[in-house]
Amino acid sequence: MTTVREATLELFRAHGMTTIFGNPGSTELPMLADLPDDFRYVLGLQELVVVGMADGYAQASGRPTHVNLHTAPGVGNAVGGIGNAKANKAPLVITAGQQVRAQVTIEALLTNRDATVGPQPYVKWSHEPPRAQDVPGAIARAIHHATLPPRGPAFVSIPMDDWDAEADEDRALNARRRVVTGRTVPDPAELAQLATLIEEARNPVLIAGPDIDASGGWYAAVALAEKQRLPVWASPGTASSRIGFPENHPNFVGVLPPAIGPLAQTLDGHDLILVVGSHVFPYYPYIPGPLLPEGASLVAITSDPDEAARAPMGDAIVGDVGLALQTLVELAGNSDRNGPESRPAPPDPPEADPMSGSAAMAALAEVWPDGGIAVAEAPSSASALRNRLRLSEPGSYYQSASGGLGFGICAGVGVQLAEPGRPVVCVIGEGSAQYGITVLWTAAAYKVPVTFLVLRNAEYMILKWFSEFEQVSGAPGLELPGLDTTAVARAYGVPAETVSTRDQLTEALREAIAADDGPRLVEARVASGMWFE
Ligand SMILES: Cc1ncc(C[n+]2csc(CCOP(=O)(O)OP(=O)(O)O)c2C)c(N)n1
Repeated sequence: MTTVREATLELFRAHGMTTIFGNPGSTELPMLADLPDDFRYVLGLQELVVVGMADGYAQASGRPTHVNLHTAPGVGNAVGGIGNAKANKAPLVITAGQQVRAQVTIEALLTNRDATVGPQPYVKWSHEPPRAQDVPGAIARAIHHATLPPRGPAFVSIPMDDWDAEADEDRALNARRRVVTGRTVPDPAELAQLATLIEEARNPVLIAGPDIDASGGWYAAVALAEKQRLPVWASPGTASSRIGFPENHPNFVGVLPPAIGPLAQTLDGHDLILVVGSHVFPYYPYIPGPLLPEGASLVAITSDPDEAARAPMGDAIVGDVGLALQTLVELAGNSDRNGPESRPAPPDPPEADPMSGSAAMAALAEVWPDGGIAVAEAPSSASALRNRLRLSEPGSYYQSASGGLGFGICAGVGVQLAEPGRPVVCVIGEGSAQYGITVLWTAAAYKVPVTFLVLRNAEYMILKWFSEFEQVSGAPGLELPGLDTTAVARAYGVPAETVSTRDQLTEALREAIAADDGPRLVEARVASGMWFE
Protein backbone atom coordinates (compact mmCIF):
# COMPACT_ATOMS: atom_id res chain seq x y z
CA MET A 1 0.00 0.00 0.00
CA THR A 2 1.19 3.53 -0.81
CA THR A 3 0.26 6.15 1.79
CA VAL A 4 -0.85 9.67 0.99
CA ARG A 5 2.39 10.82 2.58
CA GLU A 6 4.58 8.58 0.38
CA ALA A 7 2.71 9.66 -2.74
CA THR A 8 3.08 13.34 -1.76
CA LEU A 9 6.82 13.05 -1.08
CA GLU A 10 7.19 11.46 -4.55
CA LEU A 11 5.29 14.41 -6.01
CA PHE A 12 7.64 16.86 -4.30
CA ARG A 13 10.64 14.91 -5.59
CA ALA A 14 9.25 14.98 -9.13
CA HIS A 15 9.12 18.78 -8.93
CA GLY A 16 12.55 19.13 -7.33
CA MET A 17 10.89 20.45 -4.16
CA THR A 18 13.01 18.70 -1.56
CA THR A 19 13.73 21.79 0.54
CA ILE A 20 10.96 22.60 3.02
CA PHE A 21 10.85 25.92 4.87
CA GLY A 22 8.78 25.42 7.97
CA ASN A 23 7.89 25.86 11.58
CA PRO A 24 6.29 22.74 12.99
CA GLY A 25 3.42 22.09 15.33
CA SER A 26 1.73 18.88 16.38
CA THR A 27 -0.58 19.08 13.35
CA GLU A 28 2.43 18.95 11.00
CA LEU A 29 4.39 16.18 12.71
CA PRO A 30 2.69 13.31 10.82
CA MET A 31 3.96 14.77 7.52
CA LEU A 32 7.45 15.37 8.89
CA ALA A 33 7.97 12.04 10.70
CA ASP A 34 11.20 10.33 9.56
CA LEU A 35 11.64 12.83 6.74
CA PRO A 36 13.77 11.01 4.14
CA ASP A 37 17.44 12.05 3.85
CA ASP A 38 17.00 13.58 0.41
CA PHE A 39 14.72 16.22 1.96
CA ARG A 40 16.10 19.27 3.75
CA TYR A 41 14.01 21.01 6.41
CA VAL A 42 14.95 24.66 7.04
CA LEU A 43 13.54 25.72 10.39
CA GLY A 44 12.41 29.30 10.88
CA LEU A 45 11.47 30.37 14.40
CA GLN A 46 8.39 32.36 13.40
CA GLU A 47 6.15 32.01 10.35
CA LEU A 48 6.84 35.42 8.78
CA VAL A 49 10.47 34.35 8.78
CA VAL A 50 9.66 30.99 7.22
CA VAL A 51 7.72 32.60 4.37
CA GLY A 52 10.31 35.36 3.86
CA MET A 53 13.14 32.82 3.51
CA ALA A 54 11.06 30.73 1.11
CA ASP A 55 10.15 33.83 -0.90
CA GLY A 56 13.82 34.71 -1.43
CA TYR A 57 14.62 31.09 -2.23
CA ALA A 58 11.76 30.78 -4.73
CA GLN A 59 12.61 34.01 -6.53
CA ALA A 60 16.35 33.33 -6.71
CA SER A 61 15.93 29.69 -7.77
CA GLY A 62 12.94 30.34 -10.02
CA ARG A 63 11.47 27.11 -8.61
CA PRO A 64 8.25 26.34 -6.75
CA THR A 65 9.14 26.26 -3.07
CA HIS A 66 7.41 24.38 -0.28
CA VAL A 67 6.43 26.21 2.90
CA ASN A 68 4.95 24.18 5.74
CA LEU A 69 3.03 26.09 8.42
CA HIS A 70 1.27 25.27 11.65
CA THR A 71 -2.53 25.39 11.54
CA ALA A 72 -4.47 28.66 12.28
CA PRO A 73 -1.92 30.57 14.41
CA GLY A 74 0.96 29.65 12.09
CA VAL A 75 -0.92 30.70 8.99
CA GLY A 76 -2.03 33.87 10.77
CA ASN A 77 1.54 34.84 11.60
CA ALA A 78 2.54 34.17 8.00
CA VAL A 79 -0.05 36.37 6.28
CA GLY A 80 2.15 39.49 6.07
CA GLY A 81 4.82 37.40 4.37
CA ILE A 82 2.30 35.75 2.07
CA GLY A 83 1.17 39.26 1.02
CA ASN A 84 4.78 40.10 0.17
CA ALA A 85 5.17 36.84 -1.76
CA LYS A 86 2.08 37.61 -3.85
CA ALA A 87 3.43 41.04 -4.74
CA ASN A 88 6.85 39.52 -5.42
CA LYS A 89 5.28 36.83 -7.65
CA ALA A 90 7.12 34.17 -5.68
CA PRO A 91 5.92 30.63 -6.51
CA LEU A 92 5.23 29.34 -2.99
CA VAL A 93 3.36 26.13 -2.30
CA ILE A 94 2.11 26.59 1.23
CA THR A 95 0.82 23.63 3.18
CA ALA A 96 -0.58 23.85 6.68
CA GLY A 97 -1.70 21.24 9.16
CA GLN A 98 -5.30 20.89 10.24
CA GLN A 99 -7.08 19.03 13.04
CA VAL A 100 -8.05 15.39 12.24
CA ARG A 101 -11.14 15.20 10.06
CA ALA A 102 -13.26 13.68 12.83
CA GLN A 103 -12.74 16.78 15.00
CA VAL A 104 -12.98 19.69 12.52
CA THR A 105 -16.75 20.10 12.65
CA ILE A 106 -16.76 20.23 16.45
CA GLU A 107 -13.88 22.71 16.24
CA ALA A 108 -11.53 20.87 18.57
CA LEU A 109 -8.26 22.55 19.60
CA LEU A 110 -5.99 23.40 16.65
CA THR A 111 -8.85 23.38 14.18
CA ASN A 112 -8.05 25.87 11.44
CA ARG A 113 -11.54 27.32 11.15
CA ASP A 114 -12.46 28.23 7.57
CA ALA A 115 -8.89 27.24 6.72
CA THR A 116 -9.03 28.36 3.11
CA VAL A 117 -10.11 31.88 4.06
CA GLY A 118 -7.15 32.73 6.32
CA PRO A 119 -4.54 33.42 3.65
CA GLN A 120 -6.97 35.20 1.32
CA PRO A 121 -6.66 37.45 -0.65
CA TYR A 122 -2.94 36.84 -1.01
CA VAL A 123 -3.01 33.34 -2.50
CA LYS A 124 -3.88 32.38 -6.06
CA TRP A 125 -5.69 29.26 -4.91
CA SER A 126 -6.76 28.03 -1.50
CA HIS A 127 -8.05 24.55 -0.80
CA GLU A 128 -8.73 21.86 1.77
CA PRO A 129 -9.15 18.52 -0.04
CA PRO A 130 -12.50 16.78 0.60
CA ARG A 131 -10.81 13.37 0.95
CA ALA A 132 -7.40 12.23 2.14
CA GLN A 133 -6.86 10.61 -1.27
CA ASP A 134 -7.10 14.04 -2.90
CA VAL A 135 -4.09 15.48 -1.06
CA PRO A 136 -1.41 14.67 -3.69
CA GLY A 137 -3.64 15.98 -6.48
CA ALA A 138 -4.44 19.13 -4.50
CA ILE A 139 -0.77 19.81 -3.88
CA ALA A 140 -0.01 19.17 -7.56
CA ARG A 141 -2.67 21.70 -8.46
CA ALA A 142 -1.16 24.18 -5.98
CA ILE A 143 2.25 23.70 -7.62
CA HIS A 144 0.75 24.51 -11.05
CA HIS A 145 -1.12 27.53 -9.72
CA ALA A 146 2.05 28.80 -8.02
CA THR A 147 4.17 28.49 -11.15
CA LEU A 148 1.74 29.55 -13.87
CA PRO A 149 1.90 33.28 -14.68
CA PRO A 150 1.61 35.42 -12.75
CA ARG A 151 3.52 33.34 -10.24
CA GLY A 152 2.49 33.51 -6.62
CA PRO A 153 1.54 31.60 -3.49
CA ALA A 154 -1.03 28.79 -3.40
CA PHE A 155 -2.34 27.20 -0.21
CA VAL A 156 -3.46 23.73 0.84
CA SER A 157 -4.78 22.86 4.32
CA ILE A 158 -4.27 19.19 5.19
CA PRO A 159 -5.99 17.36 8.05
CA MET A 160 -3.31 15.60 10.05
CA ASP A 161 -4.85 12.14 9.77
CA ASP A 162 -4.67 12.23 5.96
CA TRP A 163 -0.98 11.38 5.74
CA ASP A 164 -1.27 7.73 6.79
CA ALA A 165 -4.37 7.07 4.66
CA GLU A 166 -4.10 4.86 1.61
CA ALA A 167 -3.35 6.83 -1.56
CA ASP A 168 -5.26 6.47 -4.80
CA GLU A 169 -2.21 5.29 -6.72
CA ASP A 170 -3.55 5.98 -10.21
CA ARG A 171 -4.54 9.54 -9.31
CA ALA A 172 -1.25 10.17 -7.50
CA LEU A 173 0.83 8.79 -10.38
CA ASN A 174 -0.99 10.88 -12.96
CA ALA A 175 -0.77 13.98 -10.78
CA ARG A 176 2.97 13.42 -10.44
CA ARG A 177 3.56 12.97 -14.16
CA ARG A 178 1.79 16.11 -15.32
CA VAL A 179 3.95 18.87 -16.77
CA VAL A 180 2.07 22.16 -16.97
CA THR A 181 3.73 25.16 -18.60
CA GLY A 182 2.42 28.64 -19.15
CA ARG A 183 4.94 30.82 -20.97
CA THR A 184 3.00 32.28 -23.85
CA VAL A 185 4.17 34.54 -26.65
CA PRO A 186 1.87 37.53 -26.98
CA ASP A 187 -0.14 37.97 -30.18
CA PRO A 188 2.50 38.29 -32.96
CA ALA A 189 0.42 40.96 -34.73
CA GLU A 190 0.43 43.11 -31.57
CA LEU A 191 4.17 42.72 -31.20
CA ALA A 192 4.79 43.60 -34.85
CA GLN A 193 2.69 46.72 -34.43
CA LEU A 194 4.57 47.62 -31.26
CA ALA A 195 7.95 47.14 -32.97
CA THR A 196 6.84 49.60 -35.66
CA LEU A 197 5.60 52.04 -33.00
CA ILE A 198 8.99 51.94 -31.29
CA GLU A 199 10.87 52.39 -34.57
CA GLU A 200 8.70 55.28 -35.64
CA ALA A 201 8.55 57.07 -32.29
CA ARG A 202 10.43 60.33 -32.07
CA ASN A 203 11.66 59.82 -28.51
CA PRO A 204 10.69 56.44 -27.01
CA VAL A 205 11.72 55.32 -23.54
CA LEU A 206 11.88 51.92 -21.85
CA ILE A 207 10.73 51.37 -18.25
CA ALA A 208 12.33 48.15 -17.03
CA GLY A 209 10.38 46.19 -14.42
CA PRO A 210 11.13 43.24 -12.16
CA ASP A 211 9.62 40.58 -14.41
CA ILE A 212 12.36 41.15 -16.99
CA ASP A 213 14.74 39.50 -14.54
CA ALA A 214 12.24 36.87 -13.40
CA SER A 215 11.39 35.88 -16.99
CA GLY A 216 14.98 35.63 -18.22
CA GLY A 217 14.49 38.65 -20.48
CA TRP A 218 17.54 40.58 -19.24
CA TYR A 219 19.77 40.25 -22.31
CA ALA A 220 16.90 40.82 -24.72
CA ALA A 221 16.03 44.05 -22.87
CA VAL A 222 19.64 45.19 -23.27
CA ALA A 223 19.64 44.26 -26.96
CA LEU A 224 16.37 46.12 -27.58
CA ALA A 225 17.58 49.25 -25.76
CA GLU A 226 20.86 49.19 -27.67
CA LYS A 227 19.27 48.57 -31.08
CA GLN A 228 16.68 51.28 -30.61
CA ARG A 229 18.94 53.54 -28.49
CA LEU A 230 16.34 53.73 -25.76
CA PRO A 231 16.94 55.53 -22.51
CA VAL A 232 16.00 53.10 -19.73
CA TRP A 233 14.42 53.91 -16.37
CA ALA A 234 13.92 51.35 -13.63
CA SER A 235 10.25 51.01 -12.62
CA PRO A 236 9.41 53.14 -9.58
CA GLY A 237 9.24 52.38 -5.85
CA THR A 238 8.18 48.89 -4.93
CA ALA A 239 7.90 47.97 -8.65
CA SER A 240 11.69 47.94 -8.47
CA SER A 241 11.59 44.73 -6.46
CA ARG A 242 14.10 43.24 -8.88
CA ILE A 243 16.41 45.03 -11.29
CA GLY A 244 15.41 44.56 -14.94
CA PHE A 245 18.29 46.29 -16.67
CA PRO A 246 22.02 46.71 -15.92
CA GLU A 247 22.36 49.91 -13.91
CA ASN A 248 25.91 50.64 -15.09
CA HIS A 249 24.79 50.51 -18.74
CA PRO A 250 25.20 53.78 -20.66
CA ASN A 251 21.49 53.71 -21.60
CA PHE A 252 20.38 53.46 -17.95
CA VAL A 253 19.24 56.83 -16.65
CA GLY A 254 17.87 56.12 -13.16
CA VAL A 255 14.96 54.94 -11.03
CA LEU A 256 11.61 56.65 -11.69
CA PRO A 257 9.99 58.61 -8.85
CA PRO A 258 6.94 56.75 -7.52
CA ALA A 259 4.22 59.45 -7.40
CA ILE A 260 1.85 60.36 -10.24
CA GLY A 261 2.87 63.97 -10.90
CA PRO A 262 6.66 63.63 -10.60
CA LEU A 263 6.64 60.39 -12.61
CA ALA A 264 4.87 61.96 -15.58
CA GLN A 265 7.09 65.05 -15.31
CA THR A 266 10.22 62.90 -15.38
CA LEU A 267 9.06 61.30 -18.63
CA ASP A 268 8.18 64.64 -20.20
CA GLY A 269 9.27 64.87 -23.84
CA HIS A 270 8.84 61.16 -24.60
CA ASP A 271 6.17 60.25 -27.11
CA LEU A 272 6.20 56.48 -26.46
CA ILE A 273 6.62 54.91 -23.04
CA LEU A 274 7.25 51.18 -23.19
CA VAL A 275 6.80 49.53 -19.78
CA VAL A 276 8.06 45.97 -19.57
CA GLY A 277 7.38 43.54 -16.73
CA SER A 278 6.02 46.03 -14.22
CA HIS A 279 2.89 47.09 -12.41
CA VAL A 280 1.82 50.45 -13.97
CA PHE A 281 2.54 51.87 -11.35
CA PRO A 282 2.49 51.25 -7.54
CA TYR A 283 2.20 55.01 -6.93
CA TYR A 284 3.06 56.33 -3.45
CA PRO A 285 2.60 58.87 -1.98
CA TYR A 286 -0.29 60.67 -3.68
CA ILE A 287 1.02 63.64 -5.62
CA PRO A 288 -1.63 64.30 -8.23
CA GLY A 289 -0.98 65.33 -11.80
CA PRO A 290 -1.61 64.02 -15.28
CA LEU A 291 -0.86 60.31 -15.63
CA LEU A 292 1.11 60.78 -18.83
CA PRO A 293 3.19 63.60 -20.21
CA GLU A 294 1.56 65.69 -22.93
CA GLY A 295 1.39 63.81 -26.22
CA ALA A 296 2.77 60.52 -24.88
CA SER A 297 1.28 57.08 -25.30
CA LEU A 298 2.12 54.08 -23.14
CA VAL A 299 2.26 50.37 -23.90
CA ALA A 300 2.90 47.82 -21.15
CA ILE A 301 3.98 44.21 -21.62
CA THR A 302 3.10 41.98 -18.68
CA SER A 303 2.48 38.32 -18.02
CA ASP A 304 -0.10 39.31 -15.39
CA PRO A 305 -3.66 39.91 -16.69
CA ASP A 306 -4.55 41.72 -13.45
CA GLU A 307 -1.64 44.11 -13.91
CA ALA A 308 -2.82 44.74 -17.47
CA ALA A 309 -6.42 45.32 -16.40
CA ARG A 310 -5.81 47.64 -13.46
CA ALA A 311 -3.38 50.10 -15.06
CA PRO A 312 -5.04 53.55 -15.14
CA MET A 313 -3.63 54.53 -18.53
CA GLY A 314 -2.05 53.17 -21.68
CA ASP A 315 -2.43 49.92 -23.58
CA ALA A 316 -1.21 46.52 -22.45
CA ILE A 317 -0.10 43.30 -24.09
CA VAL A 318 -0.35 40.15 -21.98
CA GLY A 319 2.21 37.42 -22.44
CA ASP A 320 5.63 36.25 -21.34
CA VAL A 321 7.90 39.24 -20.89
CA GLY A 322 11.14 37.48 -21.88
CA LEU A 323 9.64 35.94 -25.02
CA ALA A 324 8.02 39.25 -25.99
CA LEU A 325 11.34 41.06 -25.64
CA GLN A 326 13.11 38.46 -27.78
CA THR A 327 10.51 38.90 -30.50
CA LEU A 328 10.79 42.69 -30.35
CA VAL A 329 14.58 42.47 -30.67
CA GLU A 330 14.18 40.35 -33.80
CA LEU A 331 11.57 42.68 -35.29
CA ALA A 332 13.11 46.05 -34.46
CA GLY A 333 15.80 47.48 -36.70
CA ASN A 334 18.82 49.53 -35.70
CA SER A 335 17.93 53.10 -34.90
CA ASP A 336 20.23 56.05 -35.53
CA ARG A 337 18.64 58.13 -32.76
CA ASN A 338 20.99 59.73 -30.27
CA GLY A 339 21.28 57.55 -27.17
CA PRO A 340 20.84 59.08 -23.71
CA GLU A 341 23.61 60.86 -21.87
CA SER A 342 25.46 58.71 -19.35
CA ARG A 343 24.76 59.30 -15.69
CA PRO A 344 27.56 60.91 -13.70
CA ALA A 345 29.16 58.87 -10.94
CA PRO A 346 27.81 59.86 -7.50
CA PRO A 347 29.98 62.37 -5.63
CA ASP A 348 32.29 61.18 -2.86
CA PRO A 349 30.43 61.71 0.44
CA PRO A 350 32.16 63.89 3.03
CA GLU A 351 33.87 62.20 6.01
CA ALA A 352 31.69 62.08 9.11
CA ASP A 353 31.28 60.11 12.33
CA PRO A 354 28.71 58.66 12.31
CA MET A 355 28.81 58.28 8.55
CA SER A 356 25.95 59.22 6.24
CA GLY A 357 23.85 56.54 4.54
CA SER A 358 25.57 57.60 1.31
CA ALA A 359 28.98 56.95 2.87
CA ALA A 360 27.79 53.54 4.07
CA MET A 361 26.70 52.67 0.54
CA ALA A 362 30.00 54.02 -0.85
CA ALA A 363 31.83 51.65 1.50
CA LEU A 364 29.69 48.76 0.32
CA ALA A 365 30.30 49.67 -3.33
CA GLU A 366 34.05 49.73 -2.68
CA VAL A 367 34.14 46.12 -1.50
CA TRP A 368 31.27 44.81 -3.64
CA PRO A 369 32.15 41.21 -4.58
CA ASP A 370 32.00 39.69 -8.06
CA GLY A 371 28.60 38.12 -8.57
CA GLY A 372 27.28 39.80 -5.43
CA ILE A 373 23.55 39.89 -4.69
CA ALA A 374 21.94 42.68 -2.66
CA VAL A 375 18.77 42.04 -0.70
CA ALA A 376 17.58 45.45 0.44
CA GLU A 377 15.19 46.80 3.06
CA ALA A 378 16.81 50.02 4.20
CA PRO A 379 14.26 52.73 3.48
CA SER A 380 16.28 55.91 4.10
CA SER A 381 19.31 54.61 2.19
CA ALA A 382 17.48 52.74 -0.58
CA SER A 383 18.19 55.35 -3.27
CA ALA A 384 21.85 55.69 -2.28
CA LEU A 385 22.19 51.91 -2.47
CA ARG A 386 20.85 51.74 -6.03
CA ASN A 387 22.85 54.75 -7.15
CA ARG A 388 26.14 53.54 -5.73
CA LEU A 389 26.04 49.79 -6.37
CA ARG A 390 24.69 50.11 -9.93
CA LEU A 391 24.09 46.36 -10.01
CA SER A 392 24.42 44.97 -13.48
CA GLU A 393 23.98 41.21 -13.55
CA PRO A 394 20.73 39.25 -13.64
CA GLY A 395 19.45 38.06 -10.27
CA SER A 396 21.47 40.65 -8.33
CA TYR A 397 18.79 42.53 -6.41
CA TYR A 398 15.69 41.76 -4.35
CA GLN A 399 13.40 44.00 -2.29
CA SER A 400 9.77 43.62 -1.29
CA ALA A 401 7.31 44.53 -4.05
CA SER A 402 4.71 45.44 -1.43
CA GLY A 403 6.85 47.30 1.09
CA GLY A 404 5.90 44.91 3.91
CA LEU A 405 8.82 44.90 6.31
CA GLY A 406 10.34 41.60 7.39
CA PHE A 407 10.93 40.38 3.86
CA GLY A 408 14.51 41.62 3.51
CA ILE A 409 16.35 40.04 6.41
CA CYS A 410 14.57 36.70 5.82
CA ALA A 411 14.82 36.69 2.04
CA GLY A 412 18.56 37.34 2.34
CA VAL A 413 18.93 33.91 3.94
CA GLY A 414 16.67 32.24 1.36
CA VAL A 415 18.48 33.84 -1.57
CA GLN A 416 21.84 32.71 -0.17
CA LEU A 417 20.53 29.14 0.23
CA ALA A 418 19.38 29.18 -3.42
CA GLU A 419 22.59 30.79 -4.67
CA PRO A 420 25.40 29.18 -2.68
CA GLY A 421 28.01 30.28 -5.24
CA ARG A 422 27.19 34.00 -5.02
CA PRO A 423 27.85 36.25 -2.02
CA VAL A 424 24.66 37.78 -0.62
CA VAL A 425 24.68 41.06 1.28
CA CYS A 426 21.48 41.95 3.07
CA VAL A 427 21.22 45.71 3.64
CA ILE A 428 18.64 46.36 6.34
CA GLY A 429 17.45 49.30 8.41
CA GLU A 430 17.67 48.51 12.12
CA GLY A 431 13.88 48.96 12.36
CA SER A 432 13.15 46.68 9.41
CA ALA A 433 15.54 44.05 10.76
CA GLN A 434 13.43 43.48 13.87
CA TYR A 435 10.38 42.19 11.95
CA GLY A 436 12.29 39.04 10.98
CA ILE A 437 15.16 39.16 13.47
CA THR A 438 14.88 35.50 14.51
CA VAL A 439 16.10 34.51 11.05
CA LEU A 440 19.56 35.23 12.42
CA TRP A 441 19.27 31.99 14.36
CA THR A 442 18.47 30.05 11.15
CA ALA A 443 21.40 31.69 9.36
CA ALA A 444 23.75 30.66 12.18
CA ALA A 445 22.31 27.18 12.70
CA TYR A 446 22.48 26.31 8.99
CA LYS A 447 25.80 28.17 8.50
CA VAL A 448 24.38 30.33 5.72
CA PRO A 449 27.24 32.70 4.78
CA VAL A 450 25.13 35.80 4.24
CA THR A 451 26.41 39.22 5.31
CA PHE A 452 23.91 41.41 7.15
CA LEU A 453 24.64 45.13 6.99
CA VAL A 454 22.35 46.81 9.52
CA LEU A 455 22.06 50.60 9.25
CA ARG A 456 21.48 52.04 12.73
CA ASN A 457 20.10 55.56 12.89
CA ALA A 458 18.05 55.03 16.08
CA GLU A 459 14.78 55.92 14.37
CA TYR A 460 12.16 55.11 11.74
CA MET A 461 13.69 57.78 9.50
CA ILE A 462 11.46 57.31 6.51
CA LEU A 463 8.35 57.78 8.63
CA LYS A 464 9.74 61.10 9.89
CA TRP A 465 10.24 62.09 6.27
CA PHE A 466 6.66 61.07 5.47
CA SER A 467 5.45 63.05 8.52
CA GLU A 468 6.86 66.18 6.96
CA PHE A 469 5.34 65.35 3.61
CA GLU A 470 1.94 64.62 5.18
CA GLN A 471 2.26 67.72 7.38
CA VAL A 472 1.82 65.57 10.47
CA SER A 473 3.63 66.59 13.61
CA GLY A 474 4.05 64.95 16.99
CA ALA A 475 3.40 61.34 15.91
CA PRO A 476 4.67 58.94 18.59
CA GLY A 477 6.64 55.79 17.95
CA LEU A 478 9.26 57.04 15.49
CA GLU A 479 12.32 56.75 17.74
CA LEU A 480 14.33 53.56 18.34
CA PRO A 481 16.72 54.39 21.16
CA GLY A 482 19.07 51.71 22.46
CA LEU A 483 18.29 49.08 19.87
CA ASP A 484 21.48 47.01 19.85
CA THR A 485 21.16 44.56 16.96
CA THR A 486 24.70 43.25 17.47
CA ALA A 487 23.79 41.97 20.95
CA VAL A 488 20.72 40.26 19.51
CA ALA A 489 22.80 38.79 16.69
CA ARG A 490 25.35 37.35 19.11
CA ALA A 491 22.56 35.81 21.15
CA TYR A 492 21.44 33.98 18.02
CA GLY A 493 25.01 32.86 17.27
CA VAL A 494 25.96 35.39 14.59
CA PRO A 495 29.34 37.16 15.00
CA ALA A 496 28.64 40.89 14.94
CA GLU A 497 30.40 44.24 15.29
CA THR A 498 29.55 47.94 15.25
CA VAL A 499 31.34 50.62 13.22
CA SER A 500 30.70 54.31 12.72
CA THR A 501 33.05 55.59 9.99
CA ARG A 502 33.26 54.75 6.32
CA ASP A 503 36.81 53.36 6.62
CA GLN A 504 35.83 51.08 9.50
CA LEU A 505 32.82 49.90 7.55
CA THR A 506 34.87 49.15 4.45
CA GLU A 507 37.21 46.93 6.48
CA ALA A 508 34.43 45.24 8.42
CA LEU A 509 32.48 44.47 5.25
CA ARG A 510 35.54 43.16 3.46
CA GLU A 511 36.05 40.62 6.26
CA ALA A 512 32.39 39.76 6.65
CA ILE A 513 31.85 39.13 2.93
CA ALA A 514 35.00 36.98 2.73
CA ALA A 515 33.87 34.75 5.62
CA ASP A 516 32.35 31.57 4.22
CA ASP A 517 31.78 29.55 7.39
CA GLY A 518 28.50 31.21 8.35
CA PRO A 519 26.74 34.56 8.63
CA ARG A 520 28.27 37.84 9.80
CA LEU A 521 26.50 40.99 10.92
CA VAL A 522 27.96 44.47 10.67
CA GLU A 523 26.05 47.30 12.29
CA ALA A 524 26.88 50.71 10.81
CA ARG A 525 25.90 53.74 12.85
CA VAL A 526 24.54 56.24 10.38
CA ALA A 527 23.47 59.85 10.77
CA SER A 528 19.82 60.80 10.66
CA GLY A 529 18.64 61.74 7.18
CA MET A 530 17.33 60.55 3.83
CA TRP A 531 20.16 59.51 1.53
CA PHE A 532 19.28 59.90 -2.11
CA GLU A 533 22.67 59.58 -3.75
C1 LIG B 1 5.07 45.10 8.27
C2 LIG B 1 5.23 46.57 8.23
N1 LIG B 1 4.96 47.31 9.33
C3 LIG B 1 5.15 48.65 9.30
C4 LIG B 1 5.54 49.28 8.15
C5 LIG B 1 5.67 50.79 8.12
N2 LIG B 1 7.06 51.22 7.95
C6 LIG B 1 7.53 51.58 6.75
S1 LIG B 1 9.11 52.08 6.82
C7 LIG B 1 9.18 51.85 8.47
C8 LIG B 1 10.43 52.18 9.25
C9 LIG B 1 11.67 51.48 8.79
O1 LIG B 1 12.70 51.80 9.69
P1 LIG B 1 14.19 51.40 9.44
O2 LIG B 1 14.28 50.04 8.88
O3 LIG B 1 14.96 51.64 10.69
O4 LIG B 1 14.67 52.34 8.27
P2 LIG B 1 14.92 53.90 8.14
O5 LIG B 1 13.63 54.52 7.71
O6 LIG B 1 15.35 54.42 9.50
O7 LIG B 1 15.96 53.98 7.11
C10 LIG B 1 7.98 51.36 8.97
C11 LIG B 1 7.75 51.01 10.38
C12 LIG B 1 5.77 48.46 7.01
N3 LIG B 1 6.15 48.97 5.84
N4 LIG B 1 5.62 47.12 7.08
